[in-house]
Amino acid sequence: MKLAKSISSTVCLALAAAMAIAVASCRSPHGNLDDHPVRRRQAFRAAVAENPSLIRSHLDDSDEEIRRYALYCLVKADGTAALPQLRKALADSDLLVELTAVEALAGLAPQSAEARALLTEALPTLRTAAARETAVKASWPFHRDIKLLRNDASWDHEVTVVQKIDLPLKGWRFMTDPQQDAHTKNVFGTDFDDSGWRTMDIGYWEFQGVDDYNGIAWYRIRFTLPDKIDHNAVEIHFDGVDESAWVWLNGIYLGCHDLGEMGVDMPFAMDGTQEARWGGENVLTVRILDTGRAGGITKPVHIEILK
Ligand SMILES: [Ca+2]
Repeated sequence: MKLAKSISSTVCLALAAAMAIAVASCRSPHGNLDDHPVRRRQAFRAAVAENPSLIRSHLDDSDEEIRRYALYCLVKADGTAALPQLRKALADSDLLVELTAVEALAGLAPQSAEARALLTEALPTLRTAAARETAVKASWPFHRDIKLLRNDASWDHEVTVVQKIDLPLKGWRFMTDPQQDAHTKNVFGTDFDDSGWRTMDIGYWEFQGVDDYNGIAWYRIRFTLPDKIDHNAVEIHFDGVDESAWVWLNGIYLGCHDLGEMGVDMPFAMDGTQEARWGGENVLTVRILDTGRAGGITKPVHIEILK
């Protein structure tokens, strides 16, 4: 019995050692086993568990699945120290290796400014929608809670609309952003030149010559506010968009309305009290995400000056 156990454990040890050697040397103890990609990948995974030093030597393996797994293991082990290898993997010929690098960077991004910066830098060159979406989410630099006067529990006056200013229904500037990287190019800035953008009216973009487009699109409109009047708040009211919106006034981010498809056609408002320019020109920029069917700023937008 004792002898049988001893033989059995010796055989197991010998098999594990053979497997590690098989992957490390790319040779199999059973003929051409490693020519079969699935068995070779299985052998690699088993071998790495025993011998982590195999990770670095297989980052440039000819098999993309092994490159992916080696990268995954490297990031698990080294964290942000793996940034140089992640940078290299972003340019890998295999799109799934690229996606693995982006997902790894996204995982590091909450703690690492360098990872966020690398994602932002990589955005224009990412080759799949999945990689771009993950990179945008992880590198997105805009965050602000929406605080409206009407929702302020400590406000003790009745809120009244002193003036309502309808924004134009026609002539917004419009640009699609299929690469999802326009937010890195100051397109919401007051000095941004949007004269090259086409014009778009309020309504679905599909009915205005932008057929079958799902994704990100940007709108800009210039409008004038009157000379300063007595007020407590300035708000921008959207009667409905399809389907999510991120809003800037005069280059400053105000907030987002992003409830997925549940948010379609739902009215919402943003506070722009500090950002409004009285007696002069204002620039409103809206980034729209439409994930299916028709999309756009589909209903009117107006400014409310509140007392
Ligand atoms: Ca839609």
